[in-house]
Amino acid sequence: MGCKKFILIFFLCIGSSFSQSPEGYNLWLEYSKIQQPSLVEAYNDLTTSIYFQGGTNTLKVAKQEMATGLEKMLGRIPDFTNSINPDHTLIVTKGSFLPEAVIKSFEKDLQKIGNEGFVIKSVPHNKKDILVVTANNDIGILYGIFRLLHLIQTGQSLVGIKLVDAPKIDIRMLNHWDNLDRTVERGYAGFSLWNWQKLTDFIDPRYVDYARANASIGINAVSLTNVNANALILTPMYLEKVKALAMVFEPYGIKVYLTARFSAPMEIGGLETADPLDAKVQKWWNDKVREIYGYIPNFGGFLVKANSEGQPGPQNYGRNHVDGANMMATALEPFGGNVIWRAFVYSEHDPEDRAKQAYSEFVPFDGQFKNNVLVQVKNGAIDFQPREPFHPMFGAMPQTPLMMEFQITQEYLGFSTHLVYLPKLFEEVLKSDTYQKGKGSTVAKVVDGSLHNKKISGMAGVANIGTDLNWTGHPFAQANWYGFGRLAWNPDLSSDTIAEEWIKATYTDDEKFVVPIKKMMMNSREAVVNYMGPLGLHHIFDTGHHYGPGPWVGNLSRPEWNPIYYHKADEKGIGFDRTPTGSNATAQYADEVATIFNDPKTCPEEYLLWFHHLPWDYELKNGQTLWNGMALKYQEGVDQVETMIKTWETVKPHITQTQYKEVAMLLKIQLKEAKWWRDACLLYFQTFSKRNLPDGVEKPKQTLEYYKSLRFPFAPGIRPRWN
Ligand code: GCW
Repeated sequence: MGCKKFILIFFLCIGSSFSQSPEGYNLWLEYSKIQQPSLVEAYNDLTTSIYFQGGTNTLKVAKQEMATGLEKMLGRIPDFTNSINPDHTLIVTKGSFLPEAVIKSFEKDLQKIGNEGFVIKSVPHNKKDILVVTANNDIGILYGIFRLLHLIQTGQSLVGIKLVDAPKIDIRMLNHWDNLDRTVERGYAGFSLWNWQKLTDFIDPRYVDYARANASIGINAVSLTNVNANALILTPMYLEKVKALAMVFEPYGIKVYLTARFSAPMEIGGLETADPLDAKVQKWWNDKVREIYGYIPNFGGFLVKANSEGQPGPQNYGRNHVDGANMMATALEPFGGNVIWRAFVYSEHDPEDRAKQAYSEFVPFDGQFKNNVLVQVKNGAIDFQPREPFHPMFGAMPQTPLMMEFQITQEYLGFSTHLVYLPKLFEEVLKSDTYQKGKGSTVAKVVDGSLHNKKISGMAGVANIGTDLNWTGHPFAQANWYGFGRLAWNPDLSSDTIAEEWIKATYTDDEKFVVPIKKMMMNSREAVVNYMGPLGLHHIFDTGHHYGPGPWVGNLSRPEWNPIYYHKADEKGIGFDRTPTGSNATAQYADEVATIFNDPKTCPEEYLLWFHHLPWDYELKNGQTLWNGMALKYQEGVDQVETMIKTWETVKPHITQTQYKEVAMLLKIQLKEAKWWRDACLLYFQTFSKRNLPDGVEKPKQTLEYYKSLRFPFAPGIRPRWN
């Protein structure tokens, strides 16, 4: 066959299998038809006659969702009535409208679930069991309906059900790093969903589906724009557009936040300063906030990155974070809005270990922020690495609500190409014990506010969503969006449970698929740690785009942008000494934690090189030398990806050809890139260790010079400043 002809056929094949409907668009809300006849019958019995209290937009969308979901899953349009009658099998209404006969059995539950919780309960009524979905508010009803549909989609029995659930965290938020030109900083799933050019007149149906997806997992806040902010978003032209989005989101219980550029009073307000103590500046923000609430009455507030990575902030005027945050909080307070002030700060003028800087800068301010300020802290002290110990600020500011910031987009975890199930990472952080109020003071308790009785709590995730047909690029990256939402609702959920929920709702509840795929997902995070940065290695990514390894990079203007700053490899050994003999970053943790981290013998090996600089022949717990152990870990990471590929092959019969192929191709790239990481890192570190690779580690196919020569000028997600 001629080469040209072959290429043509190849593309036709690819084209044909991918020209099917955009599989994956429906996320975990596929509502595929229930196959088991006994289940269909049971669910049909329950849904033969539904009383659904009508009314607000939220109740309307809840009813619509229920109609769509039940019709798709059970193959029958459900029969809704809007007056209560004795034949009902299912009642959906707010607590205050429950029929007299059943109201008693809900009183206690309703007291427990607050504003956003719900109850799904089977109760005896007119000599039969009926199902009731109730809540104190409309949004609770919507959440309850999504949960009911999920239970049906995943084939769970509703007989005798009693499910009382409410979110443990108040603000459950996505942070989009979307620019006004629709590029997305660290975005790997296409362009920004927000089509600013066509708004306000054109409302993309995707906005509704986006809101549905978020509401289905309890997300109730989104900030639309990049924290590296553009002040134009606060001008009337854009506020009109933001209003249009906010109106789409409102029925789904989602509040819009905007990123506020600190220098906005100068850039769009014509003032000469943005000094937070200047009366004109304060007035400008007060007026701006009033104007915003004129457009968007349920506006959430501002998310601010100040004095960080070149963003303007109060320090430009000799003021501090409290001055800046409180100025905005004062403007927002009368309207019930919040300021979310990020603690991601470090400075090239500060010779101190970067891992220590946020704590040093913020902890002394505890107790000084206004009540409507939340300080948003990344999960670890450096920057969303495949693994980091929890940020020492958690638990260290008893009087300040600390909001968790996770990164759902995979800036440092293989972009949207690698299959990495992030709830495993999130869970590890949330379960970490800060010991700030003795044993059991977990990060989850700090974040949900229970450890120090905080009045408000929050969790944010940097979104991995874009215009790709399946929203997130990698089909399995949907699980990271899903899992983030579930953990923001309840930070005590296990990643295992979440994986199972997601697989069943997205693919199938066939155990032959669920069991191996769950195992694959659960191991995937450790795999990426192994092939990128085992034993506590961190930030050894190539410059700017963070695509691929660059442990050799040492020529960037800011010392803490250079990988060599983080691994400190030399002829003696490798790792960053953060104990009292080094930067003493461990002193920022509670004594119980610091003691464990300070001694290499008690420090968990996952964090060994994060806290210690150790000789190449240091003996690991398994008896291997550090060099051999590290090399074997890199190999293990590669082997784990091989296993993922095999697992995916075994489930082929359970999915469509398109679904199979898409992930199979991505896994192949993941394997190639895992080998690249292993080989590039080991060749480079070998120039210091001067030791051979141990048995069992594949020999690199290329030279170190080759890996060093690779350039990726158009890697996605890059921010303009890097170009
Ligand atoms: O992780 C780093 C990213 C930047 C990002 C910054 C931040 C939005 O490389 O792209 O900027 O963190 O969180 O502010």
